[in-house]
Amino acid sequence: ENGIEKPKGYTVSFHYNAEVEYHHFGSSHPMKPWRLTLAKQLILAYGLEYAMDLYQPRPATFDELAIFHDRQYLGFLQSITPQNLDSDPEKAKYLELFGFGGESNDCPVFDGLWNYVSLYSGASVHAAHNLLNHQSDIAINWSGGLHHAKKNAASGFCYVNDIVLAIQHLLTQNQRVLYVDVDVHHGDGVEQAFESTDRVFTLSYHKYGLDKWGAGFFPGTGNINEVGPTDPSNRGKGHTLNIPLEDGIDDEQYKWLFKTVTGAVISKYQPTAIVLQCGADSLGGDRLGRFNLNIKAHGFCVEHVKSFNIPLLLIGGGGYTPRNVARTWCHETAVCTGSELHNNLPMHLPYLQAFDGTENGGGMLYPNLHNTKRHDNQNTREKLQKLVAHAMENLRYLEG
Ligand code: ZL4
Ligand code: CA
Ligand code: ZN
Repeated sequence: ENGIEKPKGYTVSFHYNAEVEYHHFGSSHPMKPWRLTLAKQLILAYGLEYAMDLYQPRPATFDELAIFHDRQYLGFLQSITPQNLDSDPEKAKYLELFGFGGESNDCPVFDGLWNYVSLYSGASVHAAHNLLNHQSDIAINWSGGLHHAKKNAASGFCYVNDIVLAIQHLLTQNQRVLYVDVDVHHGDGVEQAFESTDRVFTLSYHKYGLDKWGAGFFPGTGNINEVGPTDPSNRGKGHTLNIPLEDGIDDEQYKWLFKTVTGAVISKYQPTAIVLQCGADSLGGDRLGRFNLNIKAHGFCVEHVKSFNIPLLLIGGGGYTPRNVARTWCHETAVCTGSELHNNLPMHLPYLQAFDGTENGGGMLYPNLHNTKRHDNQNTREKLQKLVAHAMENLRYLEG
């Protein structure tokens, strides 16, 4: 009815288990899995399901997660509940060690935690398999992208690193995998996991720097000088690139930067598969973010990576203004299928209210997020040019 149909010449697959939506981090926690309900409703309302193969992946098993994570950490994650958390002194001891508790409420223990992590990880692993089997050319998992998780610790809302797991699967048949991360936070967990191999190149764009209180923007790493191991005997040397940015970067700057740097990395590294983490907290008006991007500028990153026609895994990530997360991932799903979406949201949309009214984007798919001017642009033309020059310098190592 909307002229939405399967793309010609390639296949897009969508990997999603709706059970993830029903998990809650706690009432005022910024991470809201129900943003995925909004995203799904938009995607269905536009009829994008007709343009893709849909899969409902099963949860990942303990053994599948143990390909990356420590078994002891997983055992803890599997057994901890809000009820036994305080009562069992043995558990309290491990809370700190594994990145929970303490001052930080970033990684709460909530009901169904193990189910939640297995669901989003199962979807990423399934998506990777679809690419390996040549069942799809672009595989999408909006529930994944939890880039901060370490092999034995939770960090920054992330408990299990589905990205690392997916890349490990891709490595079984790919000599070189490129990881690109447009979440406003540094993709530290993925970078660290592959720091000693030349078979994965990690590239992250993120906010970096101190605030007026002297605290670094989370996780505090990802300076342009952080290029991974420096020992020339380490195979991972030169296979990390970080693009630290200041508050308020705008559409034109970001698109230019992304195209220039990602393009250079792809042509020099020649990956045979690409994983793109599409964290939507880099949008203007995000509750935790600092950038000023509009939906189509964020989507440009997907368009640009797609244009290289290399097998592509698209995953979610951050995004703390749920209606805009939903808009962005709906738009990016359409970019993948080559569909054009009209700006007026479909009338039969179940959660139309969430997108309606001037505050919420006026019933449009593409409201102007830039006029939520909350962060002045501290990125000057000169600074960005210097940054790109430095990035290109870092890439010279790839030429050997
Ligand atoms: C919250 O309101 O910068 C957690 C976290 C919980 C509910 C009520 C508890 C109040 C903002 C954030 C106390 C909150 C204390 N609740 C949070 C250094 C920090 C220590 C913890 O997009 N406090 C830590 C993590 C970042 C820090 C960002 C991004 C994930 C991703 C991929 C992770 N942590 C300071 C903050 C709230 C909360 C309100 C919060 N946490 C904002 N930024 C952080 O890259 C998915
Ligand atoms: Ca990033
Ligand atoms: Zn983030």
